Amino acid sequence: MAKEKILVTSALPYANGPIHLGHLSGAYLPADIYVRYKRLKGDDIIYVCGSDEHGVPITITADKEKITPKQVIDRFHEANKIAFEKFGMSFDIYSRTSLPVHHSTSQEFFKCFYDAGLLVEKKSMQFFDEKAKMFLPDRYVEGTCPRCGNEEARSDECEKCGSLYDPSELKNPKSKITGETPVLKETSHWFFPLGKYQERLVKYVDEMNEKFGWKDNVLQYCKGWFNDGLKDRAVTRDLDWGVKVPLDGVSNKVLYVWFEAVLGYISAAKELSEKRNEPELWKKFWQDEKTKYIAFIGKDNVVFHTIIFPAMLMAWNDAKSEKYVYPQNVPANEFLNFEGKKFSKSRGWGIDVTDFLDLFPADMLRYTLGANLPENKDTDFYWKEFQSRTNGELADILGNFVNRTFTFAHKHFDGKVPAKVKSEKIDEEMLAFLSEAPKKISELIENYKIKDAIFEMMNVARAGNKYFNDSEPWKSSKTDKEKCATTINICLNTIYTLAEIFEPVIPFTSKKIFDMLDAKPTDWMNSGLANLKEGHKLNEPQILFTKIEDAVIDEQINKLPKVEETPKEIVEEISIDEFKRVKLRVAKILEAENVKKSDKLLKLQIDLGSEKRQLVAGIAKSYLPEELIGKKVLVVANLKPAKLFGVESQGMVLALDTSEEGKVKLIEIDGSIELGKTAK
Ligand code: B3M
Ligand code: ZN
Repeated sequence: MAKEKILVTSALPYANGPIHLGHLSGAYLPADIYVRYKRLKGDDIIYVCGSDEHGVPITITADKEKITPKQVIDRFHEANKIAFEKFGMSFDIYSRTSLPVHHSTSQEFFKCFYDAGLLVEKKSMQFFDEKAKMFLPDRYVEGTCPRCGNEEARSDECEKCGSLYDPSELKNPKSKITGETPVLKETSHWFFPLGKYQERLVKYVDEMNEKFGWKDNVLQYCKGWFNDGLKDRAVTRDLDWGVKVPLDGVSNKVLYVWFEAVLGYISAAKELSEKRNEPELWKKFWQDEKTKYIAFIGKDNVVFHTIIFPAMLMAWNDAKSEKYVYPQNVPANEFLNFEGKKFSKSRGWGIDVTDFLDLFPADMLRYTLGANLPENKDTDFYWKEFQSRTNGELADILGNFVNRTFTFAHKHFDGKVPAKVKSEKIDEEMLAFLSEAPKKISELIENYKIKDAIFEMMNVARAGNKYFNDSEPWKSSKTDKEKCATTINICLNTIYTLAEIFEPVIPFTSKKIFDMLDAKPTDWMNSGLANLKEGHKLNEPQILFTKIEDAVIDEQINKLPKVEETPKEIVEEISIDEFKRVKLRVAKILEAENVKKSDKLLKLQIDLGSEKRQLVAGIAKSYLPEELIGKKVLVVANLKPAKLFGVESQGMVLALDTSEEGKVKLIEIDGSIELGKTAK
């Protein structure tokens, strides 16, 4: 199979806090599994990432802690780098955007666009905090999203519904620094003409999807933005922390963090080139159309990777002769929640990666997160699930199979791979299954179905256990030594396959197993062929997984904050115009009878003055039909007709809940009010 040249990136995490399990599930673990698999296939690949060290979150943290932004990024860059290493992330480089190479790369892009006459300087209205005497960039402002009503929306972007809008549209804006209501004040910024690229971007997304099959969630996000119409985007900000705008006479503005952060993928590759002393390396990947570029991200970053970054690359490629490649796929994941709720550092909900890895080996976490990746919908991390996957799958299925086979080989075959001399149907079937497994799993990983791939990996261990049981080597060792040898040969070769195909998910364990086998991985696709030959000497077995006791898990669960917040009753506000659409009219009940087969419903004939109608009301437990005749009530007159128990209802009668379960009280109208009158 032809070897591919592949460039993989994972979103650059902000260096303003520790990474948590949700980050790992979104953009890191899936990428690492993909990359490790590709390396085993023998592809030419680089995997780059690093800290995103600019942007307002970092300055907010610095302000809060009364330290400098540099102190913040140094702390979290180091901490996150170490956490990633402990977790087994195999980045070729973990760079940082505060490096000079990144500043110059970003400035070069800005200058390229500026010189090409693409950037338009525009005056715009920005939120200004009069108390703090500063312009407030996006994240310093919080308000209500004009599209979905999310009360934690930023000045020009809502994380909840993914909309981008003009700051003037944000409702109830508040400054995050002083809590004051900011005012809109004029400033000037350079704008990138994103709208100009819409047609090309639509084509690009279509083409990539057609060729490489993009995920539905990603396509849906793109469609949303295209439908709204792409608008010019400001690429500078009034801040001192960041990459300076490289224009004479401009000293107090920096490049918008998203403009430069995506370019961090390029500067990270440049740093890698430098480290490896291969000056052309980054170009070999970034500037060769044969490169397959895959960008792993979480769902909140889609627009930047499928629209803004590609548009920037188009603008560069139009102007220069060295042309960059575009993301070929952007397999964004949804979010991981923690025990049914969003991770929240401030509420103590969740766990840092470092704390987790102080307690449990990385492979246990990698396996559980991998088996439950939020590929198509949000998923949850549960401590109990972590325990049951570790004990019931890693230890009882994989660990047990390896252990029983090794113990047997040492006891009966002197710690050597015995000869496969007597192949029966059961053996041939197992060998055929093994040779197919790497291909099957490969296809899933190629399509970013990593969760399914992991399930198939464990199925190989399941098949191994079944084969061991069905072959009964403990019997054949006494009655048919050749059959027994064949069984153990195939079991050991199954372990070899497992060590290799599981490497991307549980690399530490895979290494242990290879050490036990005294073997090395081979080309992925061949890892299911009986690679261990007769007479090959094995090392002593080691314990792969220690089961997790209930008490250990309970301790973690008990650490979580107990106090259930009483959910504030969420009353969604509606406008007066929306309310006016509801027509509330006075009606008189003319007839009432029970609806057949229902003990809750009554069928009512009512008079609205200008017309008569039939309604079905859930009031049978509260009123006898005969009590109702002649009562004047309030009715929603413009409700879409519906059928209840096969009876048509043309409206709804209004009633109030009472303290008695299931009982309601009709809102009765004074007898003097005319029928058909409207309530306002
Ligand atoms: N730092 C945002 C985030 O962590 C951002 C990603 C940058 S990718 C170039 O969600
Ligand atoms: Zn919204």
